[in-house]
Order: sequence, then structure tokens, then C-alpha cells
Amino acid sequence: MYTDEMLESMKKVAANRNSNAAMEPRRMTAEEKDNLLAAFHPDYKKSEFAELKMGPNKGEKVPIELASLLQGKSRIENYPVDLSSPDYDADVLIIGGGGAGSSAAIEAHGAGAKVVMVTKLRIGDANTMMAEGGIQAADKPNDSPAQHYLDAFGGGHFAAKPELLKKLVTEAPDAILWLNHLGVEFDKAPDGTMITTHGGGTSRKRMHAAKDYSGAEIMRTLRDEVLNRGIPVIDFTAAIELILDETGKAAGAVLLNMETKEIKIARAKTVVIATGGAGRLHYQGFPTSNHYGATADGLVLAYRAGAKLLYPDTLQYHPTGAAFPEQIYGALVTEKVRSLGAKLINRDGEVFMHPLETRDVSAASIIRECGERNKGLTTPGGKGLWLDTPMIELKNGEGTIEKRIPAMMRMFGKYGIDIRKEPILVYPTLHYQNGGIDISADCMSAVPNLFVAGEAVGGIHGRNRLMGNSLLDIIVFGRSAGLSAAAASKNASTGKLSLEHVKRFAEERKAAGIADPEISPRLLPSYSHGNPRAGNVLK
Ligand code: MEZ
Repeated sequence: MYTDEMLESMKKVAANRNSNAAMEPRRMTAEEKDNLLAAFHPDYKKSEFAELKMGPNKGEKVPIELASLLQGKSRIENYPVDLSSPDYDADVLIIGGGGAGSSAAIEAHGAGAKVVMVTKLRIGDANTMMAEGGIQAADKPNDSPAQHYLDAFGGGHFAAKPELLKKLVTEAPDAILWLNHLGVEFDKAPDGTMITTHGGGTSRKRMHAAKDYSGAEIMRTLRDEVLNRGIPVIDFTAAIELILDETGKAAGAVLLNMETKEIKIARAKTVVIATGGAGRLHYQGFPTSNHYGATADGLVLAYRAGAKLLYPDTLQYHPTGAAFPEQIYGALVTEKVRSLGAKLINRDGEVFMHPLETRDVSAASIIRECGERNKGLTTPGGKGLWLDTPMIELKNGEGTIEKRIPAMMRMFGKYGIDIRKEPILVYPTLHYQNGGIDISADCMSAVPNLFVAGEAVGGIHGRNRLMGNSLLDIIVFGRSAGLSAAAASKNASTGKLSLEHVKRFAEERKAAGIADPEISPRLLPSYSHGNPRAGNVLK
């Protein structure tokens, strides 16, 4: 299965393992990091960005694929939609069935609101389900939310919106308690204290985990809670346009049944967008760790309705996507593998960086090692280098891998790779959208009564996110969006439903001279013709 080059290189990795495991690689200086990012991080590749010609972020650069969707043609542009007799009526309409949407639904329901959730796949088909390594919270005696803030603010290049980051870190301990009470099976020591580890860029061990399927465990618990409460979940139903009222407030959504293609109307006093990320747009041709529905839909809907985006030009490439075998190309290899002691090793068996630099720095360093330095190995998808997993048991003792990262052991084991004995090949994979819809601390966007939570939000993490702060933000901001929306719905009445903003957007697009616009939101990725960057599967 392995190529000769891989087998030769593996011998060098094994020969150097003991000395590599014992060494402490130095951290890069701030200047080294800045230079590295500018030269090798995909966010700096100017040719991959396009300037928006219209909408609230006109004049700003975003990834080419996103520009095409944001300036796209509505699915209902030439399609008469009857708003006169809505199919669903809610106080709070939640768009998205992942961790943020579910947390919002639970809290809004708890506050007495009539909640309806719509999701284009099924509840739980979301990036939350695929998160592995853990969730951060400063709840140990040697730690504090202030310390958590400093780590995340620095890691995000001092660009996070202070009020959002403050909310994230101060509400984190309560988020963990909330999940624990709901039934999440966190890893605990025999005395009941939670086991915590480091992530890249953290100064304290504050990563709480459920082995290496933390997201699946959290999503399982949230989904049970939504269903046990009897909250209506309309699945296989995508929101394809927001509905506003005559004063410009969010008032519902036009829905598309993904199976029958029927159009339905949801009227609501408030709307929460929790549609997640964009990995399935495969920016710059990268593979992705994201779930099938991650196509930036919420950004498109909100943009058309007048909401501004913050940092839509910054993406996270997780340093360690699987680079081999081909069947799992791009799948997430959790950062917890490095937290437990595995180091990144080049073709010559050399450690070339500290394993727990922040993600953007780590990804850029791997790209440089495989590219300019030509110290990577050829894989079916391109290049890769080693993550020396056997080091974990050298450092922590036999049995650690099976106990702490069983999902990784299983994922590679399916292909005959025993990660306790052999290193694995990795390369950066598109993982997270750092930017998104701009919100205030109560989760409201620039469109009144339109709330946003989870990966669709921009600005919580600045221009780079630390591991475990995303599972945290879906809980903190999901809960908050649910509570804010429920409170706002008490004073809101549904006015006359309107899609005038969609018409106006079409006129603006024509005036901007955008020819042959793509239909958006994309809803599902297209893998036709072997080109994941091309096309729109649902016309
Ligand atoms: O926060 C994340 O993205 C995360 C926990 C990923 C991982 O490496 O496991």
C-alpha cells in the first residue's frame, strides 16, 4: 500500500523516534510567524480572492467561490412565491440543526417561545458532529477566563471583537456545566474532576473532551434534548431566502423541501441563523474536514437581507488533515494527537516545528516544508508529511492511544494502519470559517430580529481560532441567540411579509454588471466531473 518513498522515509522516522520524542522544539518568534504566514498561508494568496462589487461588504475581498455565491442569483428570483398563507408559524425560527441551532432551540423553548427548527439535512448532520478534540473552558484553579481571553486574542491576531470574545470566555465554565447536566460524558478522573489537555496556543490545560469524539457526544446530547422537548424539527428542508417585514425586520424564511422541491413559507417573529461553515466550497482546491452541508448558506441569506460580514476573507486550514490513504483524504486528524505528544516530522525524519503552534502557523509551516523546502512526501492527493503517533505511547505509556483517541485508531485501522506502531501522513485541510456575519453581544446582526450563532458568526475568534473554541462558541452563542430571540419575540408582531430585498438585490446585481450569476445559496456541494470546486448541484 505504501510507496517506496514512504517506506524509506518511515525507516528514518522510526530510527529518530526516541531522540525526536525527547527534544523540545523551539517556538517561532512573532516576526518568524508573520513572515511565514505572509509567504505560505492560503489566506495571503491574493489570486484566490475577488473583490465584492455589491452588497454590505462592497469593495472587500473574499474567496472567489464565496464572492460568486454572495453576488449570486436567488433561487426564487424568477419564481412567484405566495407569502399570503404561511405553512409554519413560530416565535423563533431556527435555521440549522447543528450544535448552535440546537442550543438556541433548547434555550428559546425553555424561555417559553414557540420554536421551529428547519434543517436541510437532519438534526445533527453538522460540523459539531465531526468535532473531535474538545471544548475549552477556564474552570481549573490555575486558570481564569482572563487567561483564556489572552490566549485566544493573541492566537486570533488581536482581531477578535472584544465584547464577543469576553462573552465566550466568561460564559465558558457555565457552558461546560450545562452540557454536563444535560448528560455529556466528559472524560473524568476517578474523583470526578474533568481531565483537561493543552491545545495549540493555550497557556493552560483547559480542553475538556469526550475522548476524540467530543463533538459527536455533545451533538448526541443536544439532539436528544431538542427531541425530548418535542421541539418541531423540519428536516430535509433548506432556507433559501429570508423573509423581512415591511419595516425591514426578519420575519421568516422561504423554505425548499430538498426531496420534493416544494416551496414552503415559515413566518416568525425572530429568526436565528445557525447554518455553520463553508468547507464544502473547497476554497483553493483544499480537501475539507467539514460535513456535507457546509456551503456557507447562512452568509448568503443574511448578506442579501443587508447584514454585514466580518472577516469573510479568513479561513482556517487545520494543519493535520489525513493525507493518506486516499479514502480519508482531508478527514480531520484531531489536534489532540499533538496535545498527547505526537510531533510533525519531515521526509528525512526531522522535527521541523513545535507541534503546538497556533493552527494558522502550523498549517503554513507544513505547506512550506512540503513546498519550498521540498521535505514532504508524495501522496495520491498531493503532498504530506508525518505525524509520529507512536510517540504518544512512548511519552504516556501503552494503551494511551486506545483510551484517549480511539476514533483516530479506528479511522486508520480500517485501512490496515496501526497508529500505535506507524506514523501517519497529514496535510492541511479546510476546517473552519473564521469570518462570518457581524453580530453584537446579544447575537443580533445588522438586520433587526435576525440573530446568528455558531460558525456563521464572524469576529468571535478574530483572524484565527484556537482548538476547542468552536465547540465552545456554538454553546455560548447558541444559548445566547436562543434567549435573545425568545425575548425579542415577546415584543415583536409579525407585520406584512415581504421579499422586496431580494428584488432590490437582483437590481443591484444587474447594475453592478455581474453577468451569468451563480444560483445561491449552494445548499449541497457538487462532486460531478471530479472537480469539487465546480458547479451547483441543485439548479
Ligand atoms: O476546535 C476544533 O476545531 C477541534 C477541537 C478540532 C480538533 O483538532 O479536534
